[in-house]
Formats: sequence, structure tokens, C-alpha cells
Amino acid sequence: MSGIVREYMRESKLPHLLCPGCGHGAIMSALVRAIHELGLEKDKTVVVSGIGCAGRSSSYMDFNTLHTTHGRALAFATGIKLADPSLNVFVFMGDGDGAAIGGNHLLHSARRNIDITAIISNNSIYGMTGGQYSPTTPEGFLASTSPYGNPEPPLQIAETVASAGASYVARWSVFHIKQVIRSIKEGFETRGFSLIEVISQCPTYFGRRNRLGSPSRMILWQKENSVPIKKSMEMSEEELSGKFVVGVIARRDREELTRKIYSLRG
Ligand SMILES: Cc1ncc(C[n+]2csc(CCOP(=O)(O)OP(=O)(O)O)c2C)c(N)n1
Ligand code: SF4
Repeated sequence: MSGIVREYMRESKLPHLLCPGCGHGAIMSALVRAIHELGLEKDKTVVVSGIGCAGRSSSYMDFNTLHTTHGRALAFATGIKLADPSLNVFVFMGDGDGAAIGGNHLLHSARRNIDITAIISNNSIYGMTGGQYSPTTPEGFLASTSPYGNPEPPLQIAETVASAGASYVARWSVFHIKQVIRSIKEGFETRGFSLIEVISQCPTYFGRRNRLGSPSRMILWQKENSVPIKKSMEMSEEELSGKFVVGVIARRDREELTRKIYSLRG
């Protein structure tokens, strides 16, 4: 482990449960680097997660941590932030956790603009439970519950959260890990709800079943299928099918609403 990662990880929790090459590890490392660069005090920082492989993240990070129930990480995080607004609250979720069972909490956290920085590691699959398709599985891709190809279009998490009212929303992939670190910092520094969606890799279920190759080949696949926002504006819906639009999708000041919410505390 490198110096920074060692400083923020709980070595007592090793060995971790992640498969070799799982994208969640890179994103956890990006989160602790961002927290380090922001200079946040460990004792004033909280990391909340739900259930799933992504949900195990909070156990490994040496902050005030809460490993909660499936889909409810944002509800717990909202309670923490309202109880003590001086805390720096981060939430780490998977796509199933954050956008399926927790989808309603995601929408309403964005709508209320609670001052939380949320990260969704979107590996397009339910990893922990054996590779069932999730709301973000791309159309036509295989999962244990879609052996002939997923017939449904994927949910665009970042755009949905932006339209629900979040102050800061960005989408990157594990390939863009430096931009992920930058966006976590920018999201934290923007008052209100921030979401950083990171297209990630589950080599064990999504990669193997869809013959995407090794974890490094999957990261190249993320790069090859990413389209910067500016370029996406010149592309047709057909050309954008199966692509990930990357960049900062929303950044706005909804300070007034956020202030009102905190002033309602007893
Ligand atoms: C209320 C409830 N429903 C279902 C489950 C079973 N379950 C555990 S993890 C999981 C999916 C996790 O998928 P995701 O959030 O995408 O994370 P990943 O494992 O891919 O990191 C499910 C359905 C549960 N633990 N609790
Ligand atoms: S099953 Fe997939 S998501 Fe879970 S640890 Fe392994 S690679 Fe990561």
C-alpha cells in the first residue's frame, strides 16, 4: 500500500473481500486521496455505505464509518448530516444499492440538496449476489438473469440526479481516475448534494460473462466507450448508444435551499 492509502485504510480489516482487478478498490483509493488533498480531519469525516461489494468499502476506510442496509446509505447519511452539519459526509454505493433499491433516496437527496458527497461505483451488475442485471446494465449485455441479453435501456444515473436538482454531478470511469479525484474534491466543495458516478469494472461477473477480458482490458473498454460532454452534443442518439458521456454534468449554486434545510433543525 502507498503512504496515503496506508494512512487511511484499516489494515486490521485485511485481507479485503474484493476480487483482483475490481474497480471498487481504485475508486476507494481515489476517495481517500481526495479527502487527504482536501485536508479533512479524520474525526470530522464520515463514510457511509450500504450492502454489496461496493457496500463493504466503509469497513476498510479509517474514518467514522457506517455500514448500513441495502439501498439506505443516503437515508443514514442524511440523518448524520442533519444531526451534525459540521461533519464531512461521504457515501459510497454500488449501482444496485444506489440506483435500484436506493433509487428513491438518491432522487430525493438530490431534490432536497442535502450537503453530502455521494459516489456510485457503477459496474453495471449486482456483483455480490452473483451477477444479476442492474438498472445500469447496458442493452444487449449478458447477466445471470438476462442470459439472452438485457432487453432494457440502462438508467442514466448522473443525468437523472442532475435533473432532480443536485448541485454538482459528474460522470467518469476508472480509466479517468485523476478526474474522479478532482470531481470528488469539487463536489465536496460545492454546497449541496454532489454525485460522482464512476463507470467501474466487475471482472468476475460482468467482464467474464460478456467476454470483456482482463481488468486492464475492461479499463481500456471504458476509455474506448467514453465520450466527453462537448463531443456528445454533436452526436446522434444512435451514435451515443452504448457510450458513456463523461465530464461535469451539473454545477450550480442552490445555497439558499441548503441553508433553509439546516435552519429547520431544532
Ligand atoms: C433489502 C435487501 N435486498 C436485497 C439484498 C441482496 N443484495 C445484497 S448486495 C445486492 C446487490 C449489490 O449490487 P450493487 O449495489 O450493484 O453492488 P456490487 O455488489 O456490484 O458492488 C443485493 C441485491 C439485501 N442485502 N437486502
Ligand atoms: S464480484 Fe465483482 S463487484 Fe464484487 S468484488 Fe468481485 S469483481 Fe468486485
